[in-house]
Amino acid sequence: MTNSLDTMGVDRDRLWSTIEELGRVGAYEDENAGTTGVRRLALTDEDMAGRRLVLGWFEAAGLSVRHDRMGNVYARRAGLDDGLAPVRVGSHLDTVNTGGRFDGALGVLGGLEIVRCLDDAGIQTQRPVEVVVFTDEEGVRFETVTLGSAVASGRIPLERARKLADPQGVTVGSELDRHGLSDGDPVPGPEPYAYLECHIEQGPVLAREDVQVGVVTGIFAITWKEIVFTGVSAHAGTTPYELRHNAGLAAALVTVALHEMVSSGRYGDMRATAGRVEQYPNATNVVPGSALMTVDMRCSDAAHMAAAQEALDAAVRRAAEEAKVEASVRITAQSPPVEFDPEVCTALAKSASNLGISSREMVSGAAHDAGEMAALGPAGMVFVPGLQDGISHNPQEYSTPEACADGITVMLRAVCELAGVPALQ
Ligand code: HGY
Ligand code: MN
Ligand code: MN
Repeated sequence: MTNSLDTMGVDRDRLWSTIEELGRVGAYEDENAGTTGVRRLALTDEDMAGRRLVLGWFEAAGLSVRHDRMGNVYARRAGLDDGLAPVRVGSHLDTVNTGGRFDGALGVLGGLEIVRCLDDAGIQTQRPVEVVVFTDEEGVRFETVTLGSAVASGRIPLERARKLADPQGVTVGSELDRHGLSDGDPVPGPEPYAYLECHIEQGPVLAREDVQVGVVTGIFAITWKEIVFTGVSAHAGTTPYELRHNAGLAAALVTVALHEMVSSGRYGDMRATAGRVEQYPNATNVVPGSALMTVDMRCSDAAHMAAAQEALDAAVRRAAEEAKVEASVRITAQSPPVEFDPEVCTALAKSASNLGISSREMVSGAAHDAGEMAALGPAGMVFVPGLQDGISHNPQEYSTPEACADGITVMLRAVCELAGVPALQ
C-alpha cells in the first residue's frame, strides 16, 4: 500500500463497470434514439432500485450511510478529526424519461471511486469525506428542478416539497413515506466544508475544443413556467373561425413567440424551450378546448431573465387575446445565476494542470445540485466531455472511460486538498 498522492489514481475500469452496471437499472429500448436508454424518474421503483445498488456499494466500501427527511443520502468516510465539517462529493441518480447512463450517475459513482482510491492508497483525510445522492434533481416527475438539494440547502421548505404532485396526483411526501425515507435526519442539515460534483458536460464545447475537463465557474439562471389556456372544445368542421376559442392555437403562438425572442438576441444567451404541450381533447376533429404548456428559460444574466419573463408574459396575453381564450401562468421553478467559489475553481484547475490534464473554464446551462450547495459554502464542478456534440437527456448520451477517469482524478486531488491529508503535508 503506497501512501502518496503521486501514485494514487482512479481505477478507470472499476469506475466504468459501476457506470455500466447502474445503467442497466431502469434500462429501456428507445426507438427514437435507436439505442437503450435509462429511465429512473424520481422516487419511482426504478429510482429506488438504482439507489439500492449504489448503497450496497457504499456499505461494501465501509461507508456509514444515513439519509435526511427528503431522502437525500450521505455516505460518510470518517476523517482523522471526525468532528470537522465534511467535504462532500456527489450528484443524483434519478434521470429524465429519456435518460442516458452518465447524467448524475457519474458524480455519485465518481464519489464512490474517490473513496475507493483513498482506501487503496491507505490515505486518511483530516476531514470526513461524504458521498451524496440528492433526491429528484431532474424535476421531470414533480416539476421542480434540483428539488432534493434545494430542500437540503433550505431554499425550498420540506413541507412545500412534500406537497408537490406528479401528473397522476401522487405526491413527493407519499412517495417518501412509501419508500421509508421520511424518517431521516432533519433538513436543512449540517453544512459541508465544501462540495464538489463531476458531471458530463451535456453540451458540445469540450469535445469540439478537444479539452479534457471543464472547470465550471457558474450556472445559468433558470425559470420554469406552466401556462394553461382555457377555450372551448368545438367541432372542427362546422365551427366558423370567428366563433372559435382555440387553446391549441394560443399555445402554438407562444412557442413561436419564444423562438422569436431567443432569435432576436435581445436577451443575451437566453435559451427557451416549450418542452411539454398537452392539449385537450387531442382529437383530430375537435378544436382544442384547453392546452397546458411548460416553458424552460435559461440565461447567465439576471436582468436578461427578468426582461425575458416579462416578454413571455406579454406574449401569453397576446396569444390569449388572438385565440379568444383565458390564460393562467404559474412559476414552477426559479433559481438565480450561480457563481462557484473562485478558490474551489482554482483548486480544480490546479489539480488538472498538476496532472497534465487540459482544462478550460465554462458556465453550465444545465442545473446541478452543486448550484444549490453553493448557497451553503464553497462549491465547484468538473465537466467531462460528451460525444456527439454532448447530446444529453437522450439515450445517446456518451462519454469515454478515459474522460470519466480524467474528471474523477481531477476531483480526487481537489478532495485531498480540501479535506486535508496530514501524512503528506
Ligand atoms: O434541467 C436541468 O438542467 C437538469 O438536467 N435537471
Ligand atoms: Mn444532472
Ligand atoms: Mn439532467
